[in-house]
Amino acid sequence: MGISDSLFIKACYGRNDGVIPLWIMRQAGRFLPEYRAVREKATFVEMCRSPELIAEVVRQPIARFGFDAAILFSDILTMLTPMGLPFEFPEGGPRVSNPIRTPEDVDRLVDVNAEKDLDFVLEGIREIKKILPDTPLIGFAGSPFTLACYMIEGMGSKSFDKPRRFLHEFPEAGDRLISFLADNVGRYLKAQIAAGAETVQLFDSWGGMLSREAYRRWSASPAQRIFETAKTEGVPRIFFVNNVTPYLDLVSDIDCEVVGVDFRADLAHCAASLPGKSVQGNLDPSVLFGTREQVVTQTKRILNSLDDHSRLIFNLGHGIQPQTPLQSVEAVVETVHSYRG
Ligand code: 1CP
Repeated sequence: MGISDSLFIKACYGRNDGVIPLWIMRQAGRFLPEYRAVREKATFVEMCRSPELIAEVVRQPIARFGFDAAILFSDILTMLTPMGLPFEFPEGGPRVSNPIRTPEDVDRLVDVNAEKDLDFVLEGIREIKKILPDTPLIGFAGSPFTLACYMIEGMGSKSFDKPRRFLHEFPEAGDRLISFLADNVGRYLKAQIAAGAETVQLFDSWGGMLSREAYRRWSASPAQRIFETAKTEGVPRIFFVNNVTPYLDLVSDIDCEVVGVDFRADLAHCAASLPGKSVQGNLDPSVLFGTREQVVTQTKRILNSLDDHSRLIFNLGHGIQPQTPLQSVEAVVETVHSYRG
């Protein structure tokens, strides 16, 4: 059975009639003791640059839980360094050393040549495919607005006031920045597909804080361009939008196969609003801190809310949190895999 017949790829194209597939956002990460053991010996940035360590931590959650898809271990910020914005990861999150402050800073950005500048990512993908030939591999990148958030704010933030202000204070430079990012992200995803990624996911983690007009201009329209560039026969494209509900009509028009739905949204409403697309989601990651019974009930509630399971990929509605109990993840896997709709 090839990758194209896997539960995950079939569900991405809305033609699954078997078990419902699942994977978990941030599945290669700090909630896993075996990840923490690797992380003790290397910094996060060192791990991201080592094809062997990349392959090892991608393998871990598949081996432990039997998830139906693997996700590349890297970070959305990895592509900032070759653009001319190096960053570090001290405790407490990312720090960009020279964030964008002025329109002139936008004009200094350098195009990324993935094969040359991010060869360790592409090599990591080839390593993963050697050890996980039968598990579909998801490549990924950050959406232009999400990347711009870190490039302008210089670090994480609850409200990203600086980037939102920048786009309105300097709308032309803002358009140039978003357009530069759309081109580079599109090419980067294409390079990941050429290296062996069988699916790509665009993480629009922070676009959900924009007004509808701003979302159309700085999230939806660049996402469309990226997906046009990355379009490849047999390679589904997933658009994860954190807070998708206000923009469902805009997202529905985007040329992609799957929409990743955040935990605030009603999955059935999203599925009904996205004809022809598959949906991926959307259990609240914090539910995993409740009892086993609550975890099972909440998982079933989502499964039961949909009539059509041929186009569902079960996932959390955002990344899994570091201290999540492993038994809760096991309970989700058992519930989803034994579900018969
Ligand atoms: O200390 C450590 O071990 C680092 C923790 C960590 C990990 C494991 C970070 C720091 N990034 C990652 C890997 C990662 N990041 C993956 C691959 C692993 C997997 O999914 O299994 C992916 C897909 C990401 C994507 C990512 N990075 C996003 C988008 C997803 C989302 O959650 O919305 C974002 C916003 C980032 C930035 C980032 N990287 C790391 C942190 C702590 C953050 C958030 C920073 C902040 O805003 O405060």
